[in-house]
Amino acid sequence: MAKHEDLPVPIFSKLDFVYGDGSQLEEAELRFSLLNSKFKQIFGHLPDIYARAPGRVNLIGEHIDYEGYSVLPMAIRQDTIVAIRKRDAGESEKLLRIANVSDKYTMCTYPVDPNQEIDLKNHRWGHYFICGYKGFHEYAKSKGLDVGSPVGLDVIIDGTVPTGSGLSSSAALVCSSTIAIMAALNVSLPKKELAQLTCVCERHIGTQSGGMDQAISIMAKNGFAELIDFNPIRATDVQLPAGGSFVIAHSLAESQKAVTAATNYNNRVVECRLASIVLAIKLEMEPEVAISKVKTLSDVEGLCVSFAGTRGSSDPILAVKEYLKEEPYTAEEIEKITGKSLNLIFADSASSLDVLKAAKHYKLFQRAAHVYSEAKRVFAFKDAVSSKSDEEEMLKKLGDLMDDSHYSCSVLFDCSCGELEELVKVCKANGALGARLTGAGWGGCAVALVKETIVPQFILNLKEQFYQSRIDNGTINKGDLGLYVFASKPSSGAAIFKF
Ligand code: NG1
Ligand code: MG
Repeated sequence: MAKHEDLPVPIFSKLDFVYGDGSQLEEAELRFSLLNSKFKQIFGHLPDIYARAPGRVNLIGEHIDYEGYSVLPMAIRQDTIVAIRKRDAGESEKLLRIANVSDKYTMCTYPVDPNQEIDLKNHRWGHYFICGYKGFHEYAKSKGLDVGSPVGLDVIIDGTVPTGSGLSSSAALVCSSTIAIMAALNVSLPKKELAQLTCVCERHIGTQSGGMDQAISIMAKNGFAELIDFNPIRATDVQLPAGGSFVIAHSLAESQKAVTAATNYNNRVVECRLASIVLAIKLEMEPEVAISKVKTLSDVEGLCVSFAGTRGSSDPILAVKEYLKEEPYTAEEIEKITGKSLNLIFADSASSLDVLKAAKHYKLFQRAAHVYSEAKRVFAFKDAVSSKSDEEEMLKKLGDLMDDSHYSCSVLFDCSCGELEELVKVCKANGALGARLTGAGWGGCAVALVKETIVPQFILNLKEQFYQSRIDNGTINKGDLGLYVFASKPSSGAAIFKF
């Protein structure tokens, strides 16, 4: 039997599968009929085809995908649907016209040239579609695929993943866009290749993302979380314990990752790269070799293993403690070790150069300590889930790992914020077995592991203790609360619809 990841994204001719159990059929029918009527109203036709990709919640394994380490997310029901129609070659107007069912997002138009530059200085929501468009054409070119000369595309997007929430609205949009474009051009790929391609696509937005969000959005299976490995991308089903439920709660601080990349997300990617180069040099690799060969902290782990004989342990965390100092490094200090200026080391990456310009110092010890310890927690989580131990005990273990992950994200990786800290505290005070920020952080959501039996009361308590004051001061509407706090079961991955 072909492996799940070797199969293409499934094509459905009916809606009833969407969420696996048919429970949201009515809602799905409503969304599609709204999409169709909007499409007709704006473009004068019906769409040819639709693609759907879900958002995700990461249960554990934060900021380690881009360092090559496995992560453990699950897809959520909230998703993005892209309706698309390829314009005939004869139709005069050659444009990509991207509209949205929500009035919040005005129509974006772009030329059909796949080599166009994305104007990153002027962030627009439609840029995420262009990420898929550019990325797919680059891929097609590199593989010698003939996709004909570019024609206009009419597109409408309907997204239900809250934006800036750490639930990966961006990957849901990039994945559904790329899949829709490919379906319109009659190209299909195995899921694992598509996961890799969409990860590269999203980097066109200027963040040096790892591949977690795209991989889970494409490879998720209804009812399972997935352990995602990288290089090569692989997904292993993880059955979560029935007695626990994951509650997602928004801190209401919006994290605009594409806009804050230089000081937040990309800054951490650069710090991790510097930590890995410095560690490799301390482990006696030639500086020139370290600079050219060592890209991630997982690359250095092998060196720690080969040094185990002399140092008595292969644990990379011990190497961090031994070879990196806790005080932040200045650029000059690092350059003394590497023998090369940071500007030269990162010369081929414009977004890294932006990081160097904005950075005052580099916390190599803290970032590396987080990455190595978080990587271990992911496997401990997977092992606990697969163990035959008593469920009560298992849930406690999972909760503890989530708490440790949050502490590490907050203190060592410094990617939390005041609102998230408050929310995590409220979750813990109301009986969560574990609670942590999820996704990149600096705002967005927390995820809490809660005993199934107390979920309704837990959510009521959060409403009272975290959200009520924000309703009173007008930050959110009472009627929208269900969008900000909800329990979530693992949902299915990307799909194509052709009726
Ligand atoms: P968010 O910001 O939640 O979409 C980002 C990255 C992930 C991963 C997490 C942190 C993108 C598309 N996603 O997720 O790859 O690094 O942060 O674990 O940049
Ligand atoms: Mg994102």
